[in-house]
Amino acid sequence: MKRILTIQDISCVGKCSLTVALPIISAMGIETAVMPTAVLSTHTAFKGFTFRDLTDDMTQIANHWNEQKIGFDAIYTGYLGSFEQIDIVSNLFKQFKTENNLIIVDPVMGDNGKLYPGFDNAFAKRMAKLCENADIIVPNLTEASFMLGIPYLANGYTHEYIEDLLIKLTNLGAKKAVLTGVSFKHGELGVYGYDSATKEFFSYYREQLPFSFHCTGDVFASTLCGALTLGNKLNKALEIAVDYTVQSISKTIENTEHNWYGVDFESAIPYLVNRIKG
Ligand code: PXL
Repeated sequence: MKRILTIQDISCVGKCSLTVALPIISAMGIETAVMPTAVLSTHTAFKGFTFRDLTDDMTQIANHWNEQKIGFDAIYTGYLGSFEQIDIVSNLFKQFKTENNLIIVDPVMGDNGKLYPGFDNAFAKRMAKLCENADIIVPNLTEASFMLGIPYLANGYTHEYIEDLLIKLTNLGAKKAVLTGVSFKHGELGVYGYDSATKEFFSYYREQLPFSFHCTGDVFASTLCGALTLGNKLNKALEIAVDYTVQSISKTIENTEHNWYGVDFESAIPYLVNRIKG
């Protein structure tokens, strides 16, 4: 069985980060190892969340894995809470990188042109540095703009603009970059990717649903990581990850009693399990 290590926080309530990555990757038939970076009572869109930093445990956990000769087919990082954590994760990449495994960095920092509470431009620059060692990075347009230090454009951009952003993102050092939340046509939303080795671009769009929810980026990145680890090529893995995210949003909208803070990805798990068989 393949084994993915995912490094991000536990937001106890909120349906993001580890509480999304663990069930999704497990449902894909992949062993999921976790390194929790912090424990929050909820994700940061709630008011008054608690935050316990786990930075001090991270190196010890990694060293123990090393002693036990535990390896990973992929390492997927999401929300990281401090500069120090980024540096620890960067060392961990060096410790656990092999010729065949995959490093996926989701530089979770913000959305809709704004950084999440607690982050600033300096943090975005340090996150950009972490992307150096990644095989694939999956920022949204906000995160890409902050990492590159350029103004955020919500819409009205051209294909050339997006392709230039992707080239600049791979110039940070990552082999492949995927921008999420890209739209050229009213009512359509999708992803645009670039492989710097083959100089190929990929894109995939679906209908834009009339609501937007928190944490859909974590659903997308977890699924993409799983699909790639199962051996799918990037374009196929992107389609699976986008389709499952859309399915999760549709299920959330269907549920008239849905929560405001995350999507009902759980109701779409049968779809995902079926989809990865095909
Ligand atoms: O979904 C991204 C995410 C992860 N972790 C925490 C967050 C968020 C988004 O708000 O607050 C703690």
